[in-house]
Amino acid sequence: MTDQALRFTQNPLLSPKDLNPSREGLEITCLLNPGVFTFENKTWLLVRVAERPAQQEGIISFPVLTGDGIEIIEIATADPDLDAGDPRVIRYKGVDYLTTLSHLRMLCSDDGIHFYEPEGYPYLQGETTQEAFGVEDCRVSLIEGTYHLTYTAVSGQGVGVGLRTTKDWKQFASEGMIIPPHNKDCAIFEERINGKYYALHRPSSVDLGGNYIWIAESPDGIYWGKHQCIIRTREGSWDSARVGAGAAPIKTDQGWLEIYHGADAGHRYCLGAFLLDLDDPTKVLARTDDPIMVPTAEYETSGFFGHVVFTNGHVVNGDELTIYYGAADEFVCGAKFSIAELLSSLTYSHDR
Ligand code: MAN
Repeated sequence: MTDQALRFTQNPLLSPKDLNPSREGLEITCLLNPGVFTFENKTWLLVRVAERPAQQEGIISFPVLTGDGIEIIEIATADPDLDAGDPRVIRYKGVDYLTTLSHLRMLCSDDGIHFYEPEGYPYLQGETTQEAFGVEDCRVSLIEGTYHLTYTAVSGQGVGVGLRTTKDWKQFASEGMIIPPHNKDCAIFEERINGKYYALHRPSSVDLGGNYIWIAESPDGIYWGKHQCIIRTREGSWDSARVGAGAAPIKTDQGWLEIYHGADAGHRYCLGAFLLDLDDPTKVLARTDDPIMVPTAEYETSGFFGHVVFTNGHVVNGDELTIYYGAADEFVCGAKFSIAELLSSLTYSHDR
């Protein structure tokens, strides 16, 4: 069996129309890829809210952050200097831009299904020039009482990993960019191993190498070194073009279980799993050959960017793993897995 996900019958749990835009003149185009955490006995989503102005015929318009607000850039679709083949990113006069500007917003729930926006919590916006095109796809790791938020920081300088920390979700400390471009999909393990912090991350190499998952260690959770490549794409497979970590690995008695996304050349994003050694997480013990989840539901195959299931947040309760995921880059959905079933679908190998 290849798709093991038990999708929520209430999917999609959240759609762009469910929230209000962050400012006048913008619309929410996509609600996607939530980081997930528990806090004060509730399940919380740190959801990515992607916004842009209402689009007019013949013009592509999108916001970018400036020091004190936003600027709307408008480009005629007929402009010969415009390459707008991908709905997510455009190239204009040799410079790349995103078509939406993302911030992160907190939603909470008592049952893990119905989410609402509580009052009194800030929106997490891009703050520096390194975040001028927004902040995206946050992983939340609770380590020794401090929530570590690793997110994609996007700007004209590139795509890197930013870190903010908080204990109360009201006050945040910014640690700046912890891994420079091109890098994303960073998840910090929720406990130290032999005294060291570990994180998964995903550099992209345009020439030699590829879009592979790497692991790094750190003495303090901020400064990272000893980087090693652990999971590569597989030619001819569902994860042939890119792979990237989901949320923090899940500790099981057989090893650290990681849910990851893999895409093929046609940009179909599926989920898979791999297992790392408990004592030395740079060792890959096993990996699924087949995807554990494939975009098949209508809300996964059609939307802002269809044929995508992408997760960066989950809740573990005994054998039950509840993932929250972005569907078609437009909706937030939920699905359950059995951890025992995931473990039994792994293929053990020394050649990964
Ligand atoms: C890719 C996609 C987009 C994302 C950008 C920047 O194009 O993953 O969703 O906005 O990268 O990270």
